[in-house]
Amino acid sequence: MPLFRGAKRWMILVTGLLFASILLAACGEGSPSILNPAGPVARDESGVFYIILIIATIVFVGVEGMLIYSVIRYRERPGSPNPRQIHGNTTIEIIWTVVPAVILFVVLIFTIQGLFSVAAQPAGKTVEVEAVGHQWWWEFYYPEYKITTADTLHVPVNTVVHVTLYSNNVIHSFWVPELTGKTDVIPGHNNDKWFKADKTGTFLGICAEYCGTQHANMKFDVAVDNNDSFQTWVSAQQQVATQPTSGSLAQQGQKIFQEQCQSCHGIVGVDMKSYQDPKVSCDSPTAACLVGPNLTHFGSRGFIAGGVLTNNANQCQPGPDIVQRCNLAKWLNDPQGIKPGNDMAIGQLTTDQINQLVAYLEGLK
Ligand code: HEC
Ligand SMILES: [Cu+2]
Repeated sequence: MPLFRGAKRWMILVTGLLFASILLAACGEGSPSILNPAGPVARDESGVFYIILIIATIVFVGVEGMLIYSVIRYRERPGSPNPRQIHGNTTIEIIWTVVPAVILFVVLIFTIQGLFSVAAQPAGKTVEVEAVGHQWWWEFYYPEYKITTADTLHVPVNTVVHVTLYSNNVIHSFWVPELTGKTDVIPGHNNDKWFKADKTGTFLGICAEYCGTQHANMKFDVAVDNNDSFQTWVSAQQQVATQPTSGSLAQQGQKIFQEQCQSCHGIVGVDMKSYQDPKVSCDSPTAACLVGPNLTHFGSRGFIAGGVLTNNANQCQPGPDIVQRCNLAKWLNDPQGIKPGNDMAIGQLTTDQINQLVAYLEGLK
């Protein structure tokens, strides 16, 4: 039946393609992997994964091997006699209860060992960070340095970073696959964790707990700097915002900011005297708790609005077509179109206003 054979070949091809697409989906550019650890916490976690993978592979090959062997070796042949009829076998039943229990116990030992080593924060110099999960972006406050930022978490290399996790809304989950596993960010229950990066670079962080429609656009970067550039970054962030030169586009942008944006955004030196601890300001009835990210040094960040766009400042020269080139202009032109449902509700800005705001905000290095 050639028709049937053709259909069968198609079935095999389609199934193969489906499986390949599932596998290849994991190879997307820029998707971080827990199997590519860049620090001790992530290394311990991927270690547990490999141990379990090895044990599971041995069990799989053993069980499937015996199954396939039995199917072939004891298959029915013409003229073969009826097999001997048995009703259970106590010895075998004990074996197949005890062996898996022992295997699971071995897995448990490695898991508990992993849990303890991930929980034990090493002594020594630590950078403290408060990470606040908003809907839908991450805010980072450094109590020691009194600075606030969003979207990009800067940390020094080879240094323990201790993160306390806060939420005032729903449950989020803090996950940087190459540096540390997931920890839930629960309103009213402040979890904490530590991690350390042993090489410089940028590592993608993700919210790993469904927290509303824009959950997938709640990303952040961990920028691991060497100690000098981290200190330089901290000193720069501690400065009040750059004051635009009078008569410049940026100065007009600052005016629009003061009229239309500062009810939700803070800029130190414009509408704020200093950074506020977001956890304290949001809990205290007197201090203002701002809805949007602090923009004091917005120009130094790589992401816009939880990573829904990258901050491609080099494309942001003013001009009539700015909305086609520059992601910040795209965002200001239509924040609800780019990230539907987010809390930035503004009226439509003109191209002139966008040019001015972009000149102002990208200048806030
Ligand atoms: C009603 C409150 C509100 C107003 C008014 C508002 N914003 Fe926002 N803005 C937000 C929120 C909330 C976010 C974060 C949205 C998200 O990522 O889900 C945001 C994000 C941003 C970001 C990205 C910041 C970052 O670090 O990712 C920029 C830039 C920005 N707003 C600029 C402006 C400008 C300029 C204005 C005035 C024209 C303005 N916003 C008015 C609430 C507001
Ligand atoms: Cu979230």
